[in-house]
Amino acid sequence: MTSRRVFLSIAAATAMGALTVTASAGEKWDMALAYSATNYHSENAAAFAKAVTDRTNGDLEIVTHPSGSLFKGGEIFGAVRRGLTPIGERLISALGNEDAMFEIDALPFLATSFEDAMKLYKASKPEMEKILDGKGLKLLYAVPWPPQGLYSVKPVASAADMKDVKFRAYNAATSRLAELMGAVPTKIEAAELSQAFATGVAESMISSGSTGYDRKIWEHVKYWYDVQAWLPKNMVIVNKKAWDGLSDATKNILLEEAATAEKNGWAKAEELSNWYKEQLAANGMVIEGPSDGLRDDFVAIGKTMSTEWLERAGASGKGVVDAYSGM
Ligand code: PCA
Repeated sequence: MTSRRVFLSIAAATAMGALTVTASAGEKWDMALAYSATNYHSENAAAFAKAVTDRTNGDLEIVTHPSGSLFKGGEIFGAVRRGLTPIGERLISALGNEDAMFEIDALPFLATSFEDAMKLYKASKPEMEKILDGKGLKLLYAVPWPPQGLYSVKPVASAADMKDVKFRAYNAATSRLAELMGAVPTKIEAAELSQAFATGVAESMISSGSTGYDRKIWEHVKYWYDVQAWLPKNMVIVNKKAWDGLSDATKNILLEEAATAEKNGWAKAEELSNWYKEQLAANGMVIEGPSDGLRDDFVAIGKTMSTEWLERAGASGKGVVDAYSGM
């Protein structure tokens, strides 16, 4: 080999080495998700992760971990806040211990359609972002679940039928609702639901058709009452220190893809809402509107819960409700 060729091959090797270093110098973010891989929230997050990875040419690779496989639903918020993982998705209304404001998302009958849920999102977003900022977090996007209805092993004609029934709750609001009906609440994450119903730990819950479908709830539960009580949202949050370490170009890509994920997620939730109900019915469940008695009971319970919430959430809570009402 002539010295010139040796030089060229060293130069080529160095260039290749440099390329390898550049590609592997990209950052990897593990994204913690609580719900099944096939749920539209998780699929939407996976599409978001892929778009960011592709558009940054791997400078920022986001890898999703659905079904609570990285952190369980109840751990995700704390894990992202403490920087144990830079990004994750959490059900907003389950964060009442962090701040009462987050529970606005599960107040019965405040927002019962996709349109109103969007208004409530817009009205509450500035306050939510302020609270998250104070905890070292940044909101990337939020996507709703379809309207919440009542699942039950036995038929339910009024709240009286819920007395002493074992009720699966997914946040403090659903626990409180159960108590007000005389039921016995137990907090269980969606990932552990099938087990809970199979073993009789749970006989009832409030949730969307989406979660019932994901968990093949018809194997254990016969009735779903389409109460349309509220539409809670999941939000995707990022640790601010991790965020601050990104280049401006990467931040912009993340923001653009977050906006796309938000838009697609809302559209998908609405598109699937009826489809889920059809699937529950096709699998043998009885899908009905609530009886007048059950609806009246829910409305009364909702009033109590709203009053209690306003006491806890104070002036900022009232401010958001007023802003929402004026929209
Ligand atoms: N599914 C989630 C929260 C709201 C919903 O529709 C769950 O049941 O855990």
